[in-house]
Parts: sequence; structure tokens; C-alpha cells
Amino acid sequence: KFFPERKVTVIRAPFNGGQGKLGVELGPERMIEYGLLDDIKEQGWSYEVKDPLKGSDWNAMRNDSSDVYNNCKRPHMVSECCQKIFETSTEARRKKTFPITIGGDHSIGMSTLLAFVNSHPDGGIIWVDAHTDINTPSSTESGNLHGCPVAFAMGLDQEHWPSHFDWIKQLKHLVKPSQIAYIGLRDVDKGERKILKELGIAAFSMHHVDKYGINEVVQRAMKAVNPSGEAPIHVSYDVDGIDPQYVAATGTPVRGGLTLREGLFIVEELAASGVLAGLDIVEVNPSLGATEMHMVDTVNAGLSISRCALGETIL
Ligand code: NNH
Ligand code: MN
Ligand code: MN
Ligand code: MN
Repeated sequence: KFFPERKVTVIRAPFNGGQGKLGVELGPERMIEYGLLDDIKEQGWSYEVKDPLKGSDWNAMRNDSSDVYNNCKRPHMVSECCQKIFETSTEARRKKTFPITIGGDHSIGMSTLLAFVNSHPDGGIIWVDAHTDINTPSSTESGNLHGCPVAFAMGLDQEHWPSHFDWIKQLKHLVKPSQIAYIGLRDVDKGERKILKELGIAAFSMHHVDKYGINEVVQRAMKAVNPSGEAPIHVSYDVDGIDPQYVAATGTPVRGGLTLREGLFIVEELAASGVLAGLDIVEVNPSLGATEMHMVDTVNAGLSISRCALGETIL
């Protein structure tokens, strides 16, 4: 109901600076090679493709050994690229197209969340992931900023931010704790647990999925972030939320995840409810996995998420 013109903006975000492994920057081109754009057309949507990182030399940025701040790795690279993606995402929101942002690592979630809440201050967010990605510059143990995008989008621990992220402090809206719910969790750091508790964030782990079933979990998550049922919901989908038996080609696989069907049900149900208003698909790393088949399965899981979000399985 939010997109009567059925137009998608595909935002390519071939970004790898938020974590240590090469190859995740190949996610967008591989997903397009395997049919992302044709799929969109087939679901009855038109599309445009945006490339906000085109021309930026990620190799040079990645190899800049001076780009560290305390424990945080590559804050300059992450903030600069994320700001560009934020601007493209904001433009898509302004034009009222449905943004599908293809990663790349999950750092870019800060961009899409901030663009979303600045055009829909009361919108809801569902973050599908094995991880909560709510580490702050103070709490992160790995120093990988793909573990921190939610904290940046919420403005947590601002006093310890590297100055590169000052652009976020200028924004009118940041994500409020009541606006986000997690599904799929099974690898949450100690410091992150404390933050979740303190802020009272809705968090559904794999234990909850087993206990209540995926339908009940999705209904509860939707209710938590969108009590009126009227507001739009953005989904930030880290493919590692799904079990590595389906999605092996990702940087930090954790066993005991969502089945492929549970993972697809989440976006199907949001699409069927008419509230889905944006999607990120991140952490597909075509260079990982033990075999070619792992890569193909993972890319295809990403494509299925996109098709389900656009309505494929709703008859
Ligand atoms: N929590 C860990 C960290 O901050 C792991 C994050 N890795 C992810 N997040 N893949 O989705 O480094
Ligand atoms: Mn710069
Ligand atoms: Mn993850
Ligand atoms: Mn993630």
C-alpha cells in the first residue's frame, strides 16, 4: 500500500570495510548475475539501479593502516561509504520507491535505517540476523564495525565515536529502541546483551522460534515495532540469520539458525501484511563456502528473500 507505483530502487552496496574477509563486496554483482533484476520485473515491479560507491577506491581505503580509532577498524572508510549509501537511500525514500539495498557487509544497515526513520519517524524495523550488531565503539571486542550499525543508527555511546560519524549527529531522527525488533539471534556478545536489556529492545532468538513457532514470532515482532499496524516496516536481512546448511557462503556462520522456509516466511508475512517498506540483503560472500554449490545456494537464498519480499509466494 505504500508503493502503488511498484517501483524498486536497487542500491548496490559492494562494501567490505566493516569486517575482515574479502569477497563480500562481490555480493551485489553476483546477485545481479544470478537474476535479481529479472526477478524484480517478473514480480511486476519496475526498477532503477543505483551505485553510490562507484568510483570509490575500496582497496586503497581498506589498506590505509592509519584508519583506526581505539579498537575500531576502518572508521573513515565505513563512515564515508555509509554516508554515500545513506544519501542514495534517502533519495529513494524521497521518490517513494521501494529500496532494496544489496551488500556488502552489514555496516551499511546504519545507512538504510537512518534514511528510513528520517522519512518515516514512526516506522518499524525488523533485523533478521544471528547477531544483534548493536556493539558500540566501547563495547566491540572484534573492532569490526559490521557488528555496530544498530548502535550508530541509535546514537548510542556518541561520546566515544570516531569523529568521522559526526554526520549522523546532524540528523533529525535516530532509531529509537522501541522501533526495532530482532529475529534469529543466537550469537550475542555480553556487552550487547546488557544494551538490549537496558533499552528493553524486542529480541527473538532461535529459542523463541523453536518455542513459539516462526509465525507467532513474526506477529510479536510486528506488534512490537508497529503497534498500530499502520506504519511501514523496513527489514534489514543478514543472510547469516538463516542456518549455514542453506547459507554457507557468509563471513560469520553460526549453526542452529532459521530454516530456509522460516527465513522466507518472515518477509512473506510482512509483504502479505502490506507494511513492508524496504529491504537490505547483506553478508552474501561469494568467495566463501567450501564448494561452488555453497556459493550458489547462498546467492539463491538472497534472491529468494528478495522475491518473497516483492510478493512471489502470496497467491
Ligand atoms: N558480534 C560480533 C562482532 O561485533 C559479530 C558480528 N558479526 C556479524 N554480525 N556477522 O551480523 O564482531
Ligand atoms: Mn574522506
Ligand atoms: Mn550476522
Ligand atoms: Mn549482521
